[in-house]
Amino acid sequence: MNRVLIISFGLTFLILTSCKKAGSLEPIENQDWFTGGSQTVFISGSNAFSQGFPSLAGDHALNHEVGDAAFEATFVSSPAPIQQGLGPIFNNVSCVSCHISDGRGKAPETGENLMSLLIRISISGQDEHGGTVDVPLFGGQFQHRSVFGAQPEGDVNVSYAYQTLQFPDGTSYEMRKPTYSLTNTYLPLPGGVMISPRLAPPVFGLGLLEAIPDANILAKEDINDANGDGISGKANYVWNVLEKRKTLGKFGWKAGNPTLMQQTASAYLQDMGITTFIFPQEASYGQTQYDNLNDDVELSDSLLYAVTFYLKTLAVPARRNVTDPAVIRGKELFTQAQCAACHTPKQRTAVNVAFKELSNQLIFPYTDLLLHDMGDELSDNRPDHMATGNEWRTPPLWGIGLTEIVNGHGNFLHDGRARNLTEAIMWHGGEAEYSANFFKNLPTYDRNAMLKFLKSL
Ligand code: HEC
Ligand code: HEC
Ligand SMILES: [Ca+2]
Ligand SMILES: [Ca+2]
Ligand SMILES: [Ca+2]
Repeated sequence: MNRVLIISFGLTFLILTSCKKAGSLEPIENQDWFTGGSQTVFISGSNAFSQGFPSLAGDHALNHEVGDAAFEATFVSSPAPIQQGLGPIFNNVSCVSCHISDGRGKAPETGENLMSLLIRISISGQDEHGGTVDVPLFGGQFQHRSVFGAQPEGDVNVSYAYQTLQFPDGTSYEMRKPTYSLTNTYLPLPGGVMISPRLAPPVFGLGLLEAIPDANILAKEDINDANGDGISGKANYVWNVLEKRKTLGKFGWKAGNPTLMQQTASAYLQDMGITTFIFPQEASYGQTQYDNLNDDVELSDSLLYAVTFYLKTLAVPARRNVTDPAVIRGKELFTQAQCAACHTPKQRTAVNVAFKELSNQLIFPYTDLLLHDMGDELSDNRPDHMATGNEWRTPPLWGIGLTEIVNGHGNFLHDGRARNLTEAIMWHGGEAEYSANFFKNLPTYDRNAMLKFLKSL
C-alpha cells in the first residue's frame, strides 16, 4: 500500500514536472532533484531514509523485508531460541540502535555513555595486508559493553572544549572539540594505543554508491594535485576478505571497507559480537572474556545476504525546494566555494543487466568516495590502510537536509562534533580550507543561501 502510494506520487511528480517543462525541456542531466535516480522516493518525513526501492518486486521485495527485520532485530546472548550470539563483548544490540531510522547516530554529551559512537583502536605499524595492527588483548575496536558474566573492555569518557567565534558579519557560532579517554579497562592498556572515534553514518543509498564503477572513482584521483587546485583525492585500498586481495575501499569514514557485504559482516562482528561466514572468529577471541563456545557462525548466511540486500536497496529521498531562488543561489556558491571538487554532485552507476534498479543510474550523491586531508583539527592521528590520520572519505551529502527531521539533531562529521551544518563546514581544513574560508567570508544572504541549498539535499 505504502509502496503503491509512493510510486503513484513519484509518477504524478514526473508527469507534472514534464508538463511544466514542456516549453523548455531540461536535459535529464540537470534534474538533480531525482537524487537516487529512477528509484528516488518522494518522502520527507521521519521515515525518509527507510524506504526500499519503489520498483522492487517478488524475491527482491521479500529479501528487502527480511533484511529490514534483521536490521532492526535486537540480539541476545546465547543460548536463546532466536537472534542469539550477542557478545560476549559488544557496542550495541542491533544495527538500528546505532543507525537510527536508517539515519545517523548521535554524539555523546559530556559524561554520557556511548550509544551510537564507537572507538577503533590500533598500535603503530601495518598488518600483512597493509591494515591497522590490533592492540594486543583488545583487538581493533573497543567494546564497552558485555553480556552477563563477561567483562567489557572498559569505559569511554568524552569531554568537549568549546570556543565561540564570529563571522565577519558579526554572527557568532560555537565549535566544540571532543577528547576521548579509555578508562576502567579489563586489563591495563599497552602504551601507544591510537584511537579513532566514529559516529554511525546514515545507511541509505549505499547500493547505488557501491555500483559506481571503480574506474570512475579512480578517474578523479589527483594524489599529487597535478591540476593545482589545492585538492588531491586519493583512493583507499583495503583487504577484501572474500576476494583475498586488496580492492578499492568505499565504506566507512576512511573508506576502510570494500563492499557492503564485508561492511555488514564486520559490523556484526565488531559492533555486536556476532560471527558470520566472512568473520567466523569472535572479536574477543584470545581474550579472557572469549565465550569459548563452539559457535563459529552465529548468523546464517541467508540473513547476512538479506541484510546486505536491504542496505543495497534502501532508496534516496528526492530534493526539496529546488526552485527557491535562495537554493538556486546556494547551489552556484557550492560550486564556487569548491565544495563540489570533493562532494562530486553527479555520478553514474555501472550497467547491470541482472539488477535494473541499480543499473546505469544517474545519481546525485555529492561524494567522490576519495580520501582528503581535512587538516590537523579533524585528524584522529590514526592511519587506516592508506588513509593517514588527517584523511577522511568525502561523505555523501544526499538526504543531509532531512537529518533534523529523521534524527532530531544535526550531529555531523566522523565524531559528530558539529551540531549543525554551519559548524560542519567551519571544521573543514587542509584541502578544504579554501572552501571553509569562502563560506566564512560570504555576505549573510549568501551564507544562508548555501545552507538552504544543503537543506534542500
Ligand atoms: C555501535 C554502533 C553501530 C552498530 C551496532 C552498527 N553500526 Fe554500522 N556503523 C557504525 C559506525 C561508527 C560506522 C562507521 C565505521 C567506520 O568509519 O569504519 C558504521 C558504518 C556502517 C556502514 C557503512 C556506511 C557508509 O556510508 O560507509 C554500513 C553499511 C553499516 N554500518 C551497516 C551496519 C549493519 C548492517 C549493522 C548491524 C549488523 C551495523 N551497521 C551496526 C556504527 C554501528
Ligand atoms: C577537500 C575535500 C572537501 C571539500 C572541498 C569540502 N568537503 Fe565537506 N567534507 C569532506 C570530508 C572528507 C568530510 C568528512 C570530514 C570528517 O568527518 O571529519 C566532509 C564533511 C562535510 C559535511 C558533513 C557530512 C556528514 O555526513 O557528516 C558537510 C555538510 C560538508 N562536508 C559540506 C561541505 C561544503 C558546504 C563544502 C564547501 C563549502 C565542503 N563540504 C567542501 C570533504 C570536503
Ligand atoms: Ca558471539
Ligand atoms: Ca575489542
Ligand atoms: Ca587537484
